[in-house]
Amino acid sequence: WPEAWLMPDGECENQKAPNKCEPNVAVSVEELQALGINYWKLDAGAYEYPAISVPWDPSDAVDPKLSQLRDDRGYSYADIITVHPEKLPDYDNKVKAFFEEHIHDAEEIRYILGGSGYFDVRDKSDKWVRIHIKAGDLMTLPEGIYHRFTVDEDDCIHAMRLFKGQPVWTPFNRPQEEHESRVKYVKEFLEEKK
Ligand code: KMT
Ligand code: NI
Repeated sequence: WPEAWLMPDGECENQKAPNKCEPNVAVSVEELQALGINYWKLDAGAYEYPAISVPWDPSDAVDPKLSQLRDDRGYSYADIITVHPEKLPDYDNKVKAFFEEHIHDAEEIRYILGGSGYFDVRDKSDKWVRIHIKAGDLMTLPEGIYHRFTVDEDDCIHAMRLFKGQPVWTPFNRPQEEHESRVKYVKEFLEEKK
């Protein structure tokens, strides 16, 4: 699992900095799992993937572990995105937009092929947990979880985005307490189990 930690309260001045507490407060795998996050480690360096942002046919999965995940979980769509100042048009605005707190009405699946970045998710106390993802990390965020993304100080991430069915990446910015996906998430992961 990737390294995860609690972020300090309040606005973060530099989203690309690690933003750890002093002293650091590590977040355990169990805590991440309890929020509905799934994780697999693959070997991204062992196979060839397109070097730039392109649609990618998931039937092309050359990595048997990736094909297995695709089949087990029903991922039928994939594309590849490169977030880098020279490869993503309108880079600074995109990086700002990815960092707006939002939910989706479907699971968010990212397989990191190169570079690194941070996914921040809200924990059970509504605090930000920062997850440092790197090449080989395949992570899913459940439908309805509040989250955001940023590159780290290296300013480069190369990732495959997978989806079940026709992809819809629409972000619904917070607050979304009445949104069906949010209601479902709160019921399944945040309410006390009786
Ligand atoms: C997201 O979910 O914010 C993105 O797709 C950004 C690039 S993927 C690591
Ligand atoms: Ni998202």
